[in-house]
Amino acid sequence: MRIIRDSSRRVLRRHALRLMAAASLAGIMVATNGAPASAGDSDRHAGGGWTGGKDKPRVILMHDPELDDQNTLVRYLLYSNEFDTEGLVYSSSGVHWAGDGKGTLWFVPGREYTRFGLNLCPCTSWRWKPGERFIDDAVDIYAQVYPNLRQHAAGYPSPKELRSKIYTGNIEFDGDISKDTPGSNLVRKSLLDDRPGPVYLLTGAGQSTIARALKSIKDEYQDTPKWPAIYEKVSQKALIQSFGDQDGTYASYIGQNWPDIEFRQMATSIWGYGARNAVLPPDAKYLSAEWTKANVSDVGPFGSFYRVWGDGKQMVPGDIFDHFGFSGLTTEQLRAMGYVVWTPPREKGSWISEGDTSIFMNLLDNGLRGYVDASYGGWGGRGGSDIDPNGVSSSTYAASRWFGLVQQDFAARMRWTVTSRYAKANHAPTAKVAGQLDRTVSRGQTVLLAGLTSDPDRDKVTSTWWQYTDADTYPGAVAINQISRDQHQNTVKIRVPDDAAPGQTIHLILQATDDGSPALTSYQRVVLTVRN
Ligand SMILES: [Ca+2]
Ligand SMILES: [Ca+2]
Ligand SMILES: [Ca+2]
Repeated sequence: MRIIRDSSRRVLRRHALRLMAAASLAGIMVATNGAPASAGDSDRHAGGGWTGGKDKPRVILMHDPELDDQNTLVRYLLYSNEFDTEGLVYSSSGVHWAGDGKGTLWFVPGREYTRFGLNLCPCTSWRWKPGERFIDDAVDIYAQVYPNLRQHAAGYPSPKELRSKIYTGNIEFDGDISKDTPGSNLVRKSLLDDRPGPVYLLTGAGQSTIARALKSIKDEYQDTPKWPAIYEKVSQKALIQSFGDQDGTYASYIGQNWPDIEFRQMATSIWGYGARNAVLPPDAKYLSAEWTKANVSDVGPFGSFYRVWGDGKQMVPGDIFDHFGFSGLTTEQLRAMGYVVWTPPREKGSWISEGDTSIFMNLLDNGLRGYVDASYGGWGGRGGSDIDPNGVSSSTYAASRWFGLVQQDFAARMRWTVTSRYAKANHAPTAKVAGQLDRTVSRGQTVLLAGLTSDPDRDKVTSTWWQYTDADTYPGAVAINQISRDQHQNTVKIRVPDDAAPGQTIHLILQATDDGSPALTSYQRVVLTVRN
């Protein structure tokens, strides 16, 4: 597929040259380095985060055997061509832990086993099936669909490579960081090796495996002369993106001992069990049985593996908290059977949850550059609130605003898994901007933004420029003046407002959507920073 990628780059360059010629004819100065800036060669924000280049973000993914982690893993594997996967790690949390197999009892106050009138622990394990292998199962399915996937995009890791990255972390007990494990050793080794950072520690479960790795590093070095350098290196290199603090080890260990490690809180509602309360009305169809069946459940082996309401499955046989596989039963009937029904039964075949997907979505190479800083935002949400269509400031909207387009992208990739023919599936368009993506500008300056769009399937592309007012620090809106637009390019001009203060930013996003099925969307964000 390198051929496709290279040819699309050639097409882009051709458009860039054509555009520059047109612009110079029109007497407009185009600030450009002569070729469209791609995500691969842009000069990114210097922070703790990934700075692009040829390397992919280096990630260690951690999951417990909750059904939503299984679903998140399906989506992750479909996008695994965009990651350097260092580890897929079985992890524990407050709601799933394996026990040590020796009958040791464990109890943490306030957990679910003490709620709902229950009094079920101390226990020897909690909601963890002996021999649990859902990560291995997911990679086995990946092996089945890999020959198809690689026809649609470059960079998918081989199944053998992925299998070699599966580790077991600190799964024995909820929040237990008393022992090194293969998973914590992997985290430790990755943070200490000579490769530059960051190492993204992505967890949809607890953080005990991360905490143990950090504790192990501290225990070894804190009384040695190397400690200040090790502390600095690890603090710079580790970047945690977590859904919550699901075993309390961030609060009890990481935050206290390693306060300089960047922690991005990725908890969102739109991906989770509460998605129906978060979804925008026009996107509600993406949670329905009809859409899910056609685009996910009926699509190949990953479709069968993906958990939906009433699918007859249970992660741990007999788990009284997992009634999701039943269909046709009311809350009362499920309760009479002994189930704890904390969310009411939904339409058979419809969305349950993919709760942890936000932990990796901002690292995708979709042009939004959500990885640069937590405040940037992207498909995984934003570290901040966005003003929703009703004028309400909402952190939920910061994630839900993208959901419909993201589901379309998911549907396209699910389709990739079942056909080896490139032409039988859709592929995202390309959205690029001539010149630098990060520019320093002066008040009153006119800035020309020359967008370039193309599509690997030769679909028609429509595009628009918009200001991400929630993500930028300039408090107002800028006028975006259209200069020209067709399916290959979209050029606008903006004037940096006179009331913009030095250091304030203006985020402008080129958004391009193709007319394939399902319609797919790509972006390119440009960040203007007002000069001192
Ligand atoms: Ca989870
Ligand atoms: Ca396309
Ligand atoms: Ca703003």
